[in-house]
Amino acid sequence: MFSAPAPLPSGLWVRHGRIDPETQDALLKEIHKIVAETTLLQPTMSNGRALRLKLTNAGRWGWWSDRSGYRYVDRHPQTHKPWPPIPLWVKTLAGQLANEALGVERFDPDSMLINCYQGGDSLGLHRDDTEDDRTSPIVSISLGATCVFAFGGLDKKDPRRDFTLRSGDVVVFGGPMRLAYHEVKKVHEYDGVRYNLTLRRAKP
Ligand code: MD3
Ligand code: FE
Repeated sequence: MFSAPAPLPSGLWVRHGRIDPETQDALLKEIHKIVAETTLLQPTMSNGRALRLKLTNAGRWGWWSDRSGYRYVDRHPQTHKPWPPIPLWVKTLAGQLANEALGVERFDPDSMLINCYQGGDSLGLHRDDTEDDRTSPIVSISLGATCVFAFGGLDKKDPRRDFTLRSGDVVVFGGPMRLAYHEVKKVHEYDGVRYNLTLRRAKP
């Protein structure tokens, strides 16, 4: 189902039901292949406290966080092998989404973060400031369980607006909103795991 776009801050684009069920299945197959190759990893904060989600990556750069802090790494932290490549068709899809969302002409992601949330998991308020490239947009695809996502402003104290993200929903961030605060408030308990694919340009 498609819904009319509500007025949103410039640089934030939300399209519910953008990814059809067949494409969602194909994306889940790619996720399962990557997870089989890399396993799901448990990130921690620099104080050693675990984040309430698991993750893995594909692409030249993978987002990672442990006692040394968060950063992009070009090797799996345990096997020290390069991350598997981002499937070409997924890169193409991300490019199409960035174009239809924000009119971005060339989006060439070098990182695909796969976040995996169990029911009840969350991701606290933060902004994505690990990337050296802050000019490229970020494409986010939700798959599986529903979550409540909150999106604020450039100041941590700015008011936040809630969005329910379901399987097949796409959010694209760019321009002035690229560095806005956001959080995953809660993943619904009753409908299995939630995956979020986040396609980014980590390095210029
Ligand atoms: C808003 N992940 O991994 S994706 C993250 O659903 C993260 O797993 C969430 O936030 C998730 O950092 C949300 C979307 C996201 C990515 C970048 C943003 C939201 C953003 C940049 C600016 C504002
Ligand atoms: Fe984020």
